[in-house]
Amino acid sequence: MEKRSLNDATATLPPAKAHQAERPQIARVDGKWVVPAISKQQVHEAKRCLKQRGVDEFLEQYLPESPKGSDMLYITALLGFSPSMMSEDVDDDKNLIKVVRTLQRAINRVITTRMRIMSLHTVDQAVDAIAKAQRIIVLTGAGISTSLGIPDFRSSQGIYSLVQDLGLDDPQQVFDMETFSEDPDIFYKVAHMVLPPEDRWTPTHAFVKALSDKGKLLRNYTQNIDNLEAQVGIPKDKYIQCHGSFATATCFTCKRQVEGSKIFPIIRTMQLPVCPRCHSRRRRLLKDSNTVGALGIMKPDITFFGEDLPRVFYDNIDSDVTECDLLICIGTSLKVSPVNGIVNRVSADIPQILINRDDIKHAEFDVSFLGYCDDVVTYLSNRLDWSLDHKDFTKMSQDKFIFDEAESAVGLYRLEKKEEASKPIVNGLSQ
Ligand code: CNA
Repeated sequence: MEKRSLNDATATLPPAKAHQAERPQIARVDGKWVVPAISKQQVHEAKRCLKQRGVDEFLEQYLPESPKGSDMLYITALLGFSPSMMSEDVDDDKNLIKVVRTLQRAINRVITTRMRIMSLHTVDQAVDAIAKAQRIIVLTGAGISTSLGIPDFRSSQGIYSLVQDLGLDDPQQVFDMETFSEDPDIFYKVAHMVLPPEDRWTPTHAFVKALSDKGKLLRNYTQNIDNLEAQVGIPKDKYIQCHGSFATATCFTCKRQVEGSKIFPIIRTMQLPVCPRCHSRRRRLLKDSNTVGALGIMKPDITFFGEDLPRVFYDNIDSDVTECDLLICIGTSLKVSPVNGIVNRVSADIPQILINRDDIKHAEFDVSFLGYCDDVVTYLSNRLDWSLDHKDFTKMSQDKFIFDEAESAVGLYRLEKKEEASKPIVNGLSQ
C-alpha cells in the first residue's frame, strides 16, 4: 500500500480566485497550442491547492466560469503534465471529452503523488540530509552513464533519436520481446551502444559506492543495464538491476546461459550472437527459410518492455521503501514503470533529492540539483568531505560551481561550472 501524507498542511494557500485573474492566455499558433511559460513555483502552488482544497475548489480557482477545452489544457500543464493534444482543436465540442479525460488523469496523478516537504529546500539542508541519512535508496537511470559515451534513451543524442532510421513506429520496439523474436537484428543494431566499457565508471557510480562504503546505502535501484554497479565494486546485495543487465545472456531457444562478456565482441561488430548448442539447427533452418527470427540467438538478460522485472526487485522493494530514510534519484526521466513508482511509495515525510540534467515535473522532490550528475556529486562530496574512487575526482574537485537560485523557494538549483556562467556566485564551491 502506498503511504501518503500531506506534509505542509499548515502552509498558507493563495486566496481563492487569485489564479483566474492572473492566468496567462494559452494561444494557438500555426495549429499548435502554445502554453505560456510555467514556473516550478506555479506548478507547486496548483498541486498544493488541488491536494489541500480538493478537486472542486481547485477547478473553481483555476478555471473561468465557462471553461473551454484550451482552459483545461492549460491547467493540465499547470499541474506539471505535458498534454498530448497540443495539435488538436481542443475548443471544438467534439474533443471536449478527450480534454476532460486528460485533465482527470492529471488530477488523479497529483492526488496520489507526494508533495514536497516545505521546510526542506536549501542546498545546505540537502547536504545535511545526506550526512545524517543511514538508509538511503538511490534510484539511478541512464543519465549516470552518459559521460562514458553510453547514450540514454530520451535525450536529443539518446538512443530513441538515434534509432529513428531503423523504420520502427516506436523506438521502444528495440527493447520489445515480440520484435526481438521476429527480428533480433534490430536490437543488435543498437545493443553495442549500451555495452559497458571495461574497468570504467563515472564519478556518479563512485558516489553510490561511497554511500555503500560509509554504510549509508540501503539499496541502489538501477534501471541501467550496463552493469557498471558491479564494475565500480558496489556489493552485490546493495544494488538491484531492475531491468536486468548485460552481465549474463541466455539463448532465446534452449535457455542456455553464458557470461555476458563472452558475447560482447560479437555485439560490438553488430553481428548476431548464436548459441553454440543451437548453432547447427539455426543454420539448417536458414537454408530453407530466411525468417527464423531469434531461434538460437543469445539475448542479454535485460528486461524488455512487457516483461516482468527480476524477482529480486519484488522481494526487496516493499521493505526497502519502508526502511529508507532518504531517496536520491539520479540521471533518470522517471518515465518507466514500475520503477518510477518508487518516488511515491516511499513515505511522503522522507526527504527526496533529485540530481538530473533536466527537471522532472511529474514528481515532487524537496531539493533538485539540475546539471551534470558528475558535477553535482563532486560538489556534494566536497561539501561532505568525501573522496570518490574515480581517476578524475581530484581534478574535478578543483572546479568551482555556481548555483542559479532563481527557483530556490521550491528547492530547485541549476549547477554550472563557474567559468561558463556569468551569474554571481551564490553558493560557490570554494572549500
Ligand atoms: P532516460 O529516459 O533516457 O532519461 C535519462 C535522464 O538522464 C534524462 O532525464 C536526462 O536529462 C538525464 N541525463 C542524461 N545525461 C545526464 C548527465 N550527464 N547528468 C545528469 N542527468 C543526465 O533514461 P531512464 O534511465 O530514465 O529510462 C530508463 C530506461 C533507460 C531503462 O529501461 C534502461 O534500461 C534504459 N537505458 C539504460 C542505459 C544504460 O544502462 N546505461 C542506456 C540507455 C537506456
